[in-house]
Parts: sequence; C-alpha cells; structure tokens
Amino acid sequence: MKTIYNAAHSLHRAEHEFFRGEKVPAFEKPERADWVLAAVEREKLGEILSPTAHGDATILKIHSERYVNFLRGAHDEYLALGGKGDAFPATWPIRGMRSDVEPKNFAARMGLYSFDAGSPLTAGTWAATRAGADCALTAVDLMNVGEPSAFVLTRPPGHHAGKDFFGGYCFLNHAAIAAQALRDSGCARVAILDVDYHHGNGTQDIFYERDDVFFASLHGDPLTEYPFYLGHADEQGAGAGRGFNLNLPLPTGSSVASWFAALDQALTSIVRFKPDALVVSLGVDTFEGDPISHFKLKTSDYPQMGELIARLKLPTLFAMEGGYAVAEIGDNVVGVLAGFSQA
Ligand code: OKP
Ligand code: ZN
Repeated sequence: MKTIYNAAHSLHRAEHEFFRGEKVPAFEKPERADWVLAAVEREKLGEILSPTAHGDATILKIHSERYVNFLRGAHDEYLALGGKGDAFPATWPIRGMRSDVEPKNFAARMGLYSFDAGSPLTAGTWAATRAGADCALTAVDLMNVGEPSAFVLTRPPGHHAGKDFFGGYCFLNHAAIAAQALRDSGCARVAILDVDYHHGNGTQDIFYERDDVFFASLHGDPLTEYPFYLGHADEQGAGAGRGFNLNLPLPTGSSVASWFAALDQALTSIVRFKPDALVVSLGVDTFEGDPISHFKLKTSDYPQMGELIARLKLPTLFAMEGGYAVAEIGDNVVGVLAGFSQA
C-alpha cells in the first residue's frame, strides 16, 4: 500500500491545551506522525509519496466557503490584532443565538466556527490541514489509476471538523474530502467507516442528509466520552439520508470482543449499502494504553481489524485520525494496514 505523507504536518504544533484549569502539553503533537512514518518505513508497507497540489473545488463541496475563508486567514488576523501564540475560542453561539450572521469581531468568529476550546489554532494550522487535503485528493487520484488502496498519513486529524466548524483537534475533514473526491470520480456510493475512539461528529454532520455516502462509526458512548453532543444510536440520518448513518456507541471500558462485535455489525451494514469504495477514518486511540481514551485493544489486535476490513474487497482509502500513545501509534496503525494488505 502506498502512503501519501504530509510533510507539512509539523507546521501545526500546538503549544499546549487546557485540562482541569492547567495548561498541559498538547496530546495531538507532531511526534505522532513521525512515529507512524517510521513504522511505515520499518515495516516496508510500500512507497511513500508527497501530495500533489489540488485546487479548492472538492474542499468547498464539504466545507462552507465562509468557513474556509476564515480558517485560511484566521491566525494572521489574530496576530494582526496583537494576539500571541496559539488562538483559542472563548465564546459560542449557543441555542437561541444567531449563527447565520457572521460577526465582524474576530473572537466572535472564532466561536462561530468552533465547538470547543481544546483545539488551538496555530500559525501553521491552515498550511498543515490544507496539505492534508491535498494528500487525500492525491490518494484518490492514485486509486483512480488502479491503486486498490492508499494511506493518507496526515495530522492534525479531520473527523470532528464539520461543514463549518473546527474542534477536537480537527480543521478540514480529510476523510470527507476523500469520500467526495471518490464520488466525483465515478463511485456512485461511498462508505465511511470511522474506527477512531471518538465519534466522528464532523463527518456525520457533513453527510447526514445524503444517501450517496454511508457513515458508520464505532466509538465511546457520548454520554461519557468526547464529543458528548453527538454519536448516539438513534441518529440514523435525515431527509434523503435517513438510514444512511449508523452509530455504534460502546460503554467506556468495553472489551476487545465487544469492539469487534460492533465492527462486524458496521461491516455488515456497509456490505448491505453496496458501496463502490470505502474510506476508513483510522484512529488508533482504541488502544489500551491511550492517554485520553478507554477501550482495550492491544497492539496484537490491530492486524485483525485490517483483515476484516479487507474482506469487503473494496477500493479502500485510510485517513489518519487519532491515537495518542505515541510510542505505540506506529505499530498500531501499520498493524491495521499490514493486516489489510496481507489479507
Ligand atoms: C480527537 B480525535 C483531553 C481532552 C480531549 C478532545 C479530544 C479530541 C480527539 N484532555 N479533548 O478523535 O482523536
Ligand atoms: Zn479520537
């Protein structure tokens, strides 16, 4: 399997995040991608390529224009106002307030376009995530000329980013952009399987009313786990998209066996949808040693995940999402990809 590696990922380097009133080192850090890249090389997964530059057209089918324009210029705007270091939102349009009117005030726009204060917007955020989108689009180009699969190795991750908001360390939704590009290159139906520990609320938001992209996610129950306000089992899609969204929340501390049972259920639903291609939001924060998550997968479980996904026999694009146990992240990610490739 070829890897499309986003070397610009390291431009996104958060100084810290907040935890219980303290500034703590950011969990989502450049070393994550470095360790995955090292494992891809060490395990000889396949060629490692750089992305080619693509225009904004596909991105603008996934994210609103005003959001993309904001994100592109946000950190420069912040610095011009005298802001120092990373930018954080601090006020949000909660229920009953207006989100249709874009305020002129910068802090107000930070809140309009975000849903948490845990996702520092840094000087290099736009460059890093925009290059991640190029990686996703390059991977689809490769699949269009016959590659059966590809791995988009990028950070920051993407699955919490919605049509017009960032949060959960995510800014552009690379998996959603890949799914759209697959649709535009002739796949009538595309499935997205999200195996990250956290619910992919952004991806769900983007495709919730569409019947051409099926979204299936297994994740920590939002009653106790981030992102809290989406990811329940009764969210099945709306309008034309009714029946095309599947959430499989699992209680904190769920066993490996129950995780694989949920995976089986997600895969069965994907088969029923008869997709032409699959996008996997590949987070490995399901690992037992993950510092912010509470599932129990061991490094030795990840190849089986890849094997089971391979049984679908679909063109498959893997997009890197979460995973914060840095020393094991490479083995866990490459475990999935090698399990897929060897199946
Ligand atoms: C992003 B992805 C930890 C707070 C966690 C956000 C988690 C985002 C996860 N102190 N806040 O899905 O891996
Ligand atoms: Zn996650």
